Amino acid sequence: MSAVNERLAELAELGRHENGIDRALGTPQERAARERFAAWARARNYALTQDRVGNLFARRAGTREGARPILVGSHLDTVPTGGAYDGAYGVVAAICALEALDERNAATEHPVDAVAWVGEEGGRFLLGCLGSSVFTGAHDVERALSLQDSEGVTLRDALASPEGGLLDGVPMREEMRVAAYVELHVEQGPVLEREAVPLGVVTAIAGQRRYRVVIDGTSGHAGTVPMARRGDALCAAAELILAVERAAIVAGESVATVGRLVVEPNGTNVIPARTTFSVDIRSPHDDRIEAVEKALREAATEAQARRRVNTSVERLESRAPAPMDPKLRATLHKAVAALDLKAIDVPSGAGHDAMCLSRIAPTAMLFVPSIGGRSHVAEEETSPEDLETGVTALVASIIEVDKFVI
Ligand code: HGY
Ligand code: MN
Ligand code: MN
Repeated sequence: MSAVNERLAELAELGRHENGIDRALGTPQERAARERFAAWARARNYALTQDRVGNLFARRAGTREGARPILVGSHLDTVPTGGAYDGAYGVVAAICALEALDERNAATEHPVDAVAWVGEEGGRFLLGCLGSSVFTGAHDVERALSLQDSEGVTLRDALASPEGGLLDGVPMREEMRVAAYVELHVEQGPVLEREAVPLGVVTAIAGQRRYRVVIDGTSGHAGTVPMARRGDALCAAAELILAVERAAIVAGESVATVGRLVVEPNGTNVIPARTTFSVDIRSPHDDRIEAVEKALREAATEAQARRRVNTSVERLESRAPAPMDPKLRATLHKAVAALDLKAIDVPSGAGHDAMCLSRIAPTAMLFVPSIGGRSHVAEEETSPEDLETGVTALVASIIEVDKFVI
């Protein structure tokens, strides 16, 4: 079994449970994954650094004194029922790419840093792309460290704890410059498999907004409160959820998802007093995200007027669509073509750390096919051959990008 598949299998055991893999930022299993990355880096004497939120960097030196680093990587955390490839593949591939450069004795002018971003999924601390947002200055580090999980644990506390914290003996990163960023990722969609093409070069990453909606009604006995006198927080939520679904369909080229819903007091014979739910809206077109948000807010106002409830719609984060760097995309196509491999342009509906990096440096992404287009599920799968092809393409891309960037 190749190093890529071996290492992915190793990581997949960290946080595995009966419905997939759960590796949230600051948990023992997520820290263990960072430790694995550190061990692979140390084995090759790549200079290891971390930052205050736990992002990890393994540097393979370049030949030009003072040259800015090329970063290649992805994230190690997962959604609660994640698969073995989302994020982890790009991190493992980055380390394997550095090792392949060693094997070829290939010198690069720029240092090449393999990166393991933390908290990309935003499950525990609710801020997506947490690590790369802080690294690129999109989010203030103190604000990020003060974020709390559902138990009230702050990221600061989680990272100060021995079981989920920063790694011991790894110095803080000083270098904040980036010459370019390349991220290899499973497509998480159906295009490459449908087109029977082994590689994709991402054109743009869809824009995304996330919200927390809270609806406060009046609790009461399920058997005695007449329907006309209820302030049922769950029925109101149902209206908003269906309004968002309808708005995304009407807008076109948009998706909207309510993935998390909490009902209080959650008793089978008690009228729901409060509902709290997430809303995730995405589109390559910002105006369509805007239209879906407008429909959500209108539905909230309407429910408030008619249903004896109070509604609050809080926007947690908003990311504009992120076009990938055209010249870097052409460089990746050139690298892939030189390998006699086929690559097509493909959009990304999924969010990635590359969204953040694209704000500060030329950024591009490579995709490999996802079997059945599935991701964020335990069944997430990519063939070992496609995984290998992705690493080969990443190595060739690094060599080309090294020539291209200043
Ligand atoms: O939600 C996303 O698109 C990414 O997987 N965090
Ligand atoms: Mn994901
Ligand atoms: Mn991902």
